Amino acid sequence: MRIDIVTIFPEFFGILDVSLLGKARVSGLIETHVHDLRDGAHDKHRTVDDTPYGGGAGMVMKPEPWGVILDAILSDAGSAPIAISSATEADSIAADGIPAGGPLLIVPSPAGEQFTQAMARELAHEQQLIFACGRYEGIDQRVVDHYSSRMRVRLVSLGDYVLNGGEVATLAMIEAVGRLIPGMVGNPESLVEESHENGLLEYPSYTKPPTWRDLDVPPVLLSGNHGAISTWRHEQQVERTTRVRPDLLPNVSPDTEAEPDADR
Ligand code: JB8
Repeated sequence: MRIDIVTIFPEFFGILDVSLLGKARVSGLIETHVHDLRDGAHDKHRTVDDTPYGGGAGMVMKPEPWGVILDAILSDAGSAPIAISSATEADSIAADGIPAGGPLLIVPSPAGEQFTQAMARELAHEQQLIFACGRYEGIDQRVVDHYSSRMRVRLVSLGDYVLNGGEVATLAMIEAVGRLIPGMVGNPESLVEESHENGLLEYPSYTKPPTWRDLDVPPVLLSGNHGAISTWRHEQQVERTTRVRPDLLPNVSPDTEAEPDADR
């Protein structure tokens, strides 16, 4: 997978060289390209922001530097080729002009669809992801509007809270996706047993010693009875999920759930 990141803080992504993904990079499974958005600005001060039309607080990211950098990524010989689906006589429903294949542009945004483990699984099969990291009050809407006709674009939110920019969300998504890339991770079983992969939270884990500060490991785990261990672990998953994340359980109607906090 090729990953391009566009940001005004390219040094922020130095961590990618030393994390879990370092292994995937060395093995050639992931190739990352970090682009400084200011390289797309042509004035002396390398300006990337301006005041909002219509007034209001803060600054908005100007569209032109995005156009320069994103065009350069799409023109790079190493980028995934974009196919444009065209309607045929047999398939005459207007699917014309919708980009298929090629890179997927991901724009972290509090206004986006929520990032989930299911989305991470989908993204892990992409050839190329381009992350557009906004700052300030966000990016001029015309950037998304323009590139939506040239590639697939998704606005994605990590969760219902607000960060200062897209960089932290991008790193989180890269880590979640990178570890799911086919050919990654030594032990595929460790992936199916973890939180969210079966819709439940993970069961608690224990290792030696059998007693620590008067706390014993649950005896069933020392019993050697694999059926009893599986049953106990599943019970623990259901108990934890019911207690802390009832929203993850099936058949919970929205009006049965707890009232949201005032500021949620
Ligand atoms: C400016 O909370 B977020 C997020 C916040 C942002 C920008 C992008 C994402 C750009 N503030 O996911």
